[in-house]
Amino acid sequence: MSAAAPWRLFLAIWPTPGIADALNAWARTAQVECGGRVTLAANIHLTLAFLGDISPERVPRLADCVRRAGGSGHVLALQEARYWKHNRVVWAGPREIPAALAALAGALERELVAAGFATEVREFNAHVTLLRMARLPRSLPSLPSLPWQVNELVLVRSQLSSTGSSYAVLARFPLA
Ligand code: 2AM
Repeated sequence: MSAAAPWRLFLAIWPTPGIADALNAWARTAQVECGGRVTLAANIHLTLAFLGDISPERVPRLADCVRRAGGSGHVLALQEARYWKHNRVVWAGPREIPAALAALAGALERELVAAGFATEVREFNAHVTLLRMARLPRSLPSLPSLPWQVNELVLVRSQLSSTGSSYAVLARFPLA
């Protein structure tokens, strides 16, 4: 019997609808300046570990790694809006990564690597993608104050289609 087809998986934090709506509204304002495609409010997230294609049979093992990584709840302030030329993305992120978030990303990486999951080779760069295929903006509007209470981590399956990515939350992991 052939193995199940792999799933494209990642671990992320997901904002409340209020924060997602505010970020989506901000992105529509920025779009006036730099064009591009705005991330749907329901799809706004911050990735902590990208797993790529993983056999669904390995999901329980993956969940064990996440539980072992632990992590604590904290507030994340998205204060900076930036543009990346290399992939034409406009994103928001913290001015400084909260220690609890950096610790969580580090612990996840260690647990995942130890269990044989090849994680993202890019250095962790806390960012929330808000526009894709954007032009270089002359300037970006300032972000509203958005204190994001980070209480849980989610394991997400991404499915790509001609209309973009759709995301399904497979599991939730509360942070202490
Ligand atoms: P992005 O927003 O910068 O594209 C689902 O695709 C999530 O995983 C997104 O947050 C995306 O980041 C991230 N992602 C996709 N492909 C990736 C890769 N090869 N390495 C790291 N992160 C990736």
